Amino acid sequence: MRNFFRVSDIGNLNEAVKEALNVKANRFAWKNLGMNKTIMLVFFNNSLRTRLSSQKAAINLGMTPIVLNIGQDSWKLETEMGVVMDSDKSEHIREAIPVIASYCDVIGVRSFAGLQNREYDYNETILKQFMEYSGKPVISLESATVHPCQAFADLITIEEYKKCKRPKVVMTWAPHPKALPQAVPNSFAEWMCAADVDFVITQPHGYELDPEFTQGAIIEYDQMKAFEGADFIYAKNWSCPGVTLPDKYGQVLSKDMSWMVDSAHMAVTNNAYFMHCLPVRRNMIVSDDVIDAPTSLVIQEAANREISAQVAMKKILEGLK
Ligand code: AN0
Ligand code: CP
Repeated sequence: MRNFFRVSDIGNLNEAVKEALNVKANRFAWKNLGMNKTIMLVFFNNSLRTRLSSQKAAINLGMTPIVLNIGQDSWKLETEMGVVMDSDKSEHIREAIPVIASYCDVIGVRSFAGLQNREYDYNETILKQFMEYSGKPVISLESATVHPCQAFADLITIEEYKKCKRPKVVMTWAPHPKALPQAVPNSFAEWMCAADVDFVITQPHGYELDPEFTQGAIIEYDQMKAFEGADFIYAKNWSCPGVTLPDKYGQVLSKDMSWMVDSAHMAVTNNAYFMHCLPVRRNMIVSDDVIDAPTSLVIQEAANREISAQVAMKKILEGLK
């Protein structure tokens, strides 16, 4: 594997999940694979899980991780081409990327959508520049439109907890005070559409995700109807993807609290597990009783981030040899 970005990068999905379960049971078995290799983990945005799980995954493989927080540890970076650099940004990404690349073998990048310009975000302008100018394999640690390490960890978690061969998985939009990216729901939809599950997305009108990620999903605007018989409920907020409402791209269209996942919602499911990528706002996205119930898998999902990252790094290291 060269880059880790889209579900197709990981190859056969059943094989990848099997490999993940094997890595989880034997996480120190590839200690020599990453020997004398360095991964640079570049963060343009905050993170708890991604920064810790990526470092742990690298260490499990014998690889040395270096974390760089752009704008805090480094100079502020200009990302636009052709601009007069008279702002507070001291260095251009065009120099910074090859410099970063000269000290490492693999690069991970967290760079959220700006939510101002749909074309800029959906072209993955920053991640693509890392791919183009580094000459090194690149892992998306949540870039403008995708979060593959999260979706893979979620799939591993579903595989571990499913009680039937083909479970019903429902991804529901839920309210949040701020405008959030679409990367998590895009990737979750993309990976679920490729997995052996019945996948339903429920959202208020205007929140339709880019069809590039949702081919094969059932869209149900009636949230309660969508929840009926579900085996897994995956909650997430996202801002307007600008698919049906192009002029509203990146905006908050609704704060309708009736979409919060509470026990009345969970009551119509098939005793479903509750999932969320975290960080989560309690009593906005999900009620305390649902996230605190034994059927909540949020900590297990976060723990599996170490495994999804390790499989991605392992496949990249194997490709370097
Ligand atoms: C981010 C998002 O929704 O994309 C990161 C989630 C992993 N969430 C927040 O900024 C709260
Ligand atoms: N789920 C996730 O990616 O969390 P962080 O933003 O804390 O890394």
